[in-house]
Amino acid sequence: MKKVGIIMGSDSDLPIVKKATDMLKSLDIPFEVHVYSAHRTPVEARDFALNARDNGFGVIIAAAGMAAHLAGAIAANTTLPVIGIPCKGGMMDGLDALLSTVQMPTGIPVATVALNGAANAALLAAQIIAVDDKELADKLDAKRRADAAVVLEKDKGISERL
Ligand code: RP5
Repeated sequence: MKKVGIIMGSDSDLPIVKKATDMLKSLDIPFEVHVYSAHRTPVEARDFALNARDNGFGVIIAAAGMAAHLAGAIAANTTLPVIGIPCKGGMMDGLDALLSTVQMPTGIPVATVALNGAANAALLAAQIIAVDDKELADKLDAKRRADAAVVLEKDKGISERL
């Protein structure tokens, strides 16, 4: 199975990124995690992206806050799908990171999830890998059914709570 690469701009992003690693673990998807910054370690971030396909990765998740150029910088150096997680914090509480991540120029796409949306980033990565992996696709279907069952259980009890 292809690996998921997870890059975070700082180890201060780790509490957010952990939701992605937890999700990937629950689906038995192999992943590798690094702290590389578009600004503080641009060479390492670039090298990771340039070599990612040859190193067995199928998709890359990049998490960063504030002037969040990491996902875009990674995407500039690979044609693997890149998923950006804008992280909350800083003067604008994440709006700056959201816009920095989502506003990519035509030609260099980044699939941007919600602020701190690490679980969905992992699920989207899983869905990309599941395109040609029936066993993983079945796992994702089973998860959808289990998640729906939880909601329907809440539906049963909602009237009594009013
Ligand atoms: C970004 O700046 C990082 O991704 C992090 O979200 C934010 C703050 O980084 P630290 O100053 O905590 O290292 O590059």
